[in-house]
Amino acid sequence: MYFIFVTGTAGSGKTVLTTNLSYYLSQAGMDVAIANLDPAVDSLPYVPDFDIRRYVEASDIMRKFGLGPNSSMIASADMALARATEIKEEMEKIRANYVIVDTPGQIELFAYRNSGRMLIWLLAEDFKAMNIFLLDSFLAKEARSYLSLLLLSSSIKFRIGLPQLNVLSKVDLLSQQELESVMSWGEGDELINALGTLDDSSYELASSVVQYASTSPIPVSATTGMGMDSLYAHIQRILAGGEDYYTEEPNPNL
Ligand SMILES: Nc1nc2c(ncn2[C@@H]2O[C@H](COP(=O)(O)OP(=O)(O)O)[C@@H](O)[C@H]2O)c(=O)[nH]1
Ligand SMILES: [Mg+2]
Repeated sequence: MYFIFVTGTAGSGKTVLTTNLSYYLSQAGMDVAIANLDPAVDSLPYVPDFDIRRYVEASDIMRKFGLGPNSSMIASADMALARATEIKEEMEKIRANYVIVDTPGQIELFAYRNSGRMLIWLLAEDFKAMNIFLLDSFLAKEARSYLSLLLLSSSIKFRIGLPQLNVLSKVDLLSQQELESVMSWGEGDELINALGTLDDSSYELASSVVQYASTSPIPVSATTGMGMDSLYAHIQRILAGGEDYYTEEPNPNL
């Protein structure tokens, strides 16, 4: 069983990608399970095989403790962790080739908090797992926002420590020209040029981010299906070393 976590800022397309990737993998003959880790979501376009809302409801926590949405999300994660044994037992019943994990938009949980990392390990510690980080096209088409998203992506990679794939989501919303410029930023120098005038310290900072964190994201539209073949090829390369899905031995290259 392989785990694919889907992370990204609120509205970046995590839930839609989870739904459509699950459909894509099923069409390719695989058994797919979906886990929902968002305790605050009202309705989902898929039927989750594991649902964190069985253990915590963010709206209850907000009401009971008078917390805002962000704090209630953090509290929800902590409360879910307190029921780790039950969660583990439920997860052990899942049998699938792939488990796709849809996560909450409060990215702080995975970028800055230990509880996000602990939740991920609670679900997937015995399996090979990876993280897809979504760079929302709507934000990423602006060079400074793109740089911020690279920093956020690095922060998540550092925090959760899984192999990570940056995906440029919702590319059907970009013009051809916008798509080409965002893709050219993967080369680094192009991004620095696109940032415009920078003071010396910002230039140095941007250059280091570009040097260490910049890779071309995989352009995907979950709604039109564009880029899904390429996404799947990258997923296979990371999880199964390029082999077909049924090769579930540990990959010596990771
Ligand atoms: N055009 C377009 N819209 C998308 C795509 N993926 C998601 N959306 C829309 O973006 C909004 C947020 O998507 P959702 O999956 O709920 O984001 P989440 O908050 O990251 O789970 C919804 O209105 C979706 O219909 C896509 O590939 N193309
Ligand atoms: Mg969602």
